[in-house]
Amino acid sequence: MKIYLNGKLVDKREAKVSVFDHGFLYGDGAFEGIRSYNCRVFRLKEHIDRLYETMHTLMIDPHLTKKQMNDVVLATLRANKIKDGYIRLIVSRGEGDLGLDPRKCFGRPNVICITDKITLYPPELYQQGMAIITVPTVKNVPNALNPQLKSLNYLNNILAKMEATHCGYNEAVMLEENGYIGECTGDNVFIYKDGVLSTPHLGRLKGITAAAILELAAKIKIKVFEGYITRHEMYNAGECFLTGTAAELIPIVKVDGRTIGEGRPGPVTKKLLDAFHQLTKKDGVKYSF
Ligand code: PXG
Repeated sequence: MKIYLNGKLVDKREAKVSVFDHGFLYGDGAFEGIRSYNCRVFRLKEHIDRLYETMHTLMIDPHLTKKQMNDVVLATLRANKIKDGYIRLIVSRGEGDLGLDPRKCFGRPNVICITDKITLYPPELYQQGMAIITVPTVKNVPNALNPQLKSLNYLNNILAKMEATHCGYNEAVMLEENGYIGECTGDNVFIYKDGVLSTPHLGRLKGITAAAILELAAKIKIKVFEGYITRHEMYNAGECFLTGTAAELIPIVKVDGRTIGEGRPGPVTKKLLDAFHQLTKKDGVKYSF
């Protein structure tokens, strides 16, 4: 496996960064998870734009233009001959001393691209639907670690994930401080009822998969709503599903022990999943090897 590391494609064993990298010491850095389908990178521009937005807020300059970053992704996929893959693009602050202050980071940011495969949940759950729970750990508030930042600090979500897996569930619904539905640890949440597809508008990452699903829903004339959603509304939804680059679209059939709709993936979920698969076939930046 070849890894892109600061301008070079190196062997996996040689892809190493310093223990003084502030990405390692403090989670100081940005990342994106991206997918490619049959030699097409899905929504690459949107992922690169989001990465640069996170870096802008973190004041990290990768010393690469967006076009160059785009080419890093494609070159890593080509080098590994990956047609269908999962891409992890990382920019960490770089080497510094043992203090928080990023001004003391003398090294350049480390730019890393890994291409591999990922399956987030067991495959049978995509057919049967998954059961999830709400957990005690709430989302970070926007004036702390803003949910829009895809930073290397994912501890908030990791704590929530642990709370779910500890209870025997694969995924956690994280609530906002005020109790409204936020999102899952690596996915956005959707519910469907009476012709309306709803998703929280705040307190969540503006997922690229979620944006694609909202576009597809509008195209097939499903009304969409972005706003506050309560647990009660989620429990009483006709259908529910999660979206994310890693997860793609996974049906949810139980939340906190409450059966959702008929207790199996519903027709709207299936229709959107099908439309999403069609979209990934034609949408995306092409590459070849
Ligand atoms: N919410 C959060 C908190 C995320 O981290 C999404 C929603 C979905 O966004 P996209 O743009 O991918 O549709 C994410 C994505 C994992 C994993 O292993 C999850 C993500 C990234 C990398 C790995 O669960 N997050």
